[in-house]
Amino acid sequence: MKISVLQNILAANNQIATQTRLTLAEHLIPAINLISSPGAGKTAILERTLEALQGKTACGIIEGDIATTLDSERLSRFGFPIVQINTEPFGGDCHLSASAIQQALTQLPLNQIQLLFIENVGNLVCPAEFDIGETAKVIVLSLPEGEDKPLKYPLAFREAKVCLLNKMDLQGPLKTNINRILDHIRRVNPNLPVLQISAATGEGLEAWLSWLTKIST
Ligand SMILES: Nc1nc2c(ncn2[C@@H]2O[C@H](COP(=O)(O)OP(=O)(O)O)[C@@H](O)[C@H]2O)c(=O)[nH]1
Ligand SMILES: [Mg+2]
Repeated sequence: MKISVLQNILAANNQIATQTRLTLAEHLIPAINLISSPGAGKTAILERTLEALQGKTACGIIEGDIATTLDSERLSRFGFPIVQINTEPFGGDCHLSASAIQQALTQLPLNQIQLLFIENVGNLVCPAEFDIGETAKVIVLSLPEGEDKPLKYPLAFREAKVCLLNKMDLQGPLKTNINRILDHIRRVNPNLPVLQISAATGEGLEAWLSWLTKIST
């Protein structure tokens, strides 16, 4: 019984996600769904990315959080249209659903947007399970989270089209074994490209921007 309820929820979600994918395709808008545990650096990466794209690419942003508009406030200085989704009023969902995205899209000027960023709720489990109509899920893993996370949360790494390994500036103090992380990622998804970046220093940003260019064409 439980399984059938879950299947119904996912089936209904996937139907809406398919409609969203068609809407975005009609407007030629690639949608990037950023997923990670809380604090991995999704908003910091977006700050760097939007700064680099200002005046070049018309971006739109959907911000997902259980509560607050703090991340939207951090990103508002770049002047791109932003819609905040807070999940607390409808149950405090730990992920964005396709229907929440469908509603958010009605608030965005789709005819003027070339690239859409969606920051999902910080969580490595549920956001990986839900299709929201995105072009690509991007998994952000940061060094302080530990080298074992790809093995513990494999679905997130299997669903993603690229992994941003963030906070590379902390490798020295944390004594992180990067090869161990890369090996763990390869064990769950041998084909996942991994870009080593630091939102704090800007290291690796060019590779990320060029990945974005490729997915946009
Ligand atoms: N040292 C370091 N700190 C970072 C980096 N990226 C983000 N942070 C910090 O990590 C914390 C969480 O970042 P945030 O972007 O809010 O993460 P989010 O919850 O995934 O959106 C903040 O204090 C950021 O300043 C990085 O590359 N290096
Ligand atoms: Mg954030």
